[in-house]
Amino acid sequence: MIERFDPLQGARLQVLDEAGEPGAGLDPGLPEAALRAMYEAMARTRAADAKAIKLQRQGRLGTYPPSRGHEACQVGLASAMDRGDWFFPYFRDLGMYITLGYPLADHFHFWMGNEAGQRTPDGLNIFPIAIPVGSQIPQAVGAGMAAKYRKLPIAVVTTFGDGATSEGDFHEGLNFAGVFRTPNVFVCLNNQFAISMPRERQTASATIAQKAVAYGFPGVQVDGNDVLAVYAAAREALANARAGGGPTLIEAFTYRMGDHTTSDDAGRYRAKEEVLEWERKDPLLRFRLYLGRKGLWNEAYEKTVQEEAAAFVEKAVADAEARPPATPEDLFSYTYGTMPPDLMAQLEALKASLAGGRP
Ligand SMILES: Cc1ncc(C[n+]2csc(CCOP(=O)(O)OP(=O)(O)O)c2C)c(N)n1
Ligand SMILES: [Mg+2]
Repeated sequence: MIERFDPLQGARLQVLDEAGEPGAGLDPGLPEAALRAMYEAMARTRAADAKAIKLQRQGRLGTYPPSRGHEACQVGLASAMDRGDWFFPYFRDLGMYITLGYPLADHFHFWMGNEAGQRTPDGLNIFPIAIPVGSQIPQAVGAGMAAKYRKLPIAVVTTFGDGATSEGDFHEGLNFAGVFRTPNVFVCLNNQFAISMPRERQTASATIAQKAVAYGFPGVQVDGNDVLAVYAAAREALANARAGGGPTLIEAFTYRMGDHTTSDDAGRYRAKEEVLEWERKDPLLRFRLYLGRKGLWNEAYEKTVQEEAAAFVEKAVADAEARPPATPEDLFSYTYGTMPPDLMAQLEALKASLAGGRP
């Protein structure tokens, strides 16, 4: 299906229009339970995101990058992944974590400033969050290359923003992936801004998806507020990668509804009308309309979903806050399996200084 949507011709894959109506022949035909699970993951993501912002305002969580508006990208992509696939995240991926089954308490714990919150439970293949923009891309390509050497039938997914496409890491990563046909799926969440920098000033390309053409592999732009479009494109790209068909670049065209982080005020660089326009494209609303058409959504179901999401979030907050506070050693503990001697020496010096001795 991807090849039918040529980014050089300005095509964008959309399954659901804004009224939740699927385009002819495009509905992936997911079973009811899978559709409900997607909607519930989107609702949980939105509730967890709103809670994180409140916790930050109360001084209970550190600087936080809001995800509102990105739920379809995150839930659609994570729902398309298989258990054996790997994920190299960026910093705005809450719905990926929730959908992949990563404990929300651990995720909150990380944003509360505790590095132990990057632990990944057994059975989940998730790399630590990349804060340096784009740095996860070559790492994901390296993991893809390793999977290829080992002949593992898996795909490696990495997410990043539109801003990351100006980093050298993006170009080096995609170039290498194209030459060696690594099993990577690159997913750019084009939310139109990198902090205050609008997309038009990020790149002179008409689309981000078309950059794949130069690296010799398929690129597709999808409606990032349409969970089924993201799912369909990701499912195809992942299957192709696992089967040895090489990488794909997916540009999920969306909008960051909130501030860049809790330290930002997007009202200083974006027009209210633009935000309102995107409000009408709300990914949850669109999917709800689709579910309603299929008889899978009503007010009673919505009430249950909201109550369950709130309980899920409150439990995660309670669990995260019940954990012991971070220790100075935590600064050192989570990067290396075996700490190198220079860090060991720094840790000893820190301990001595905390104990009142001279380092
Ligand atoms: C290498 C690097 N440069 C600058 C920053 C500061 N910074 C953090 S997020 C960001 C913008 C990222 O924009 P984009 O890639 O579009 O992702 P979005 O935040 O929109 O999801 C910048 C410049 C950083 N973290 N790393
Ligand atoms: Mg962006």
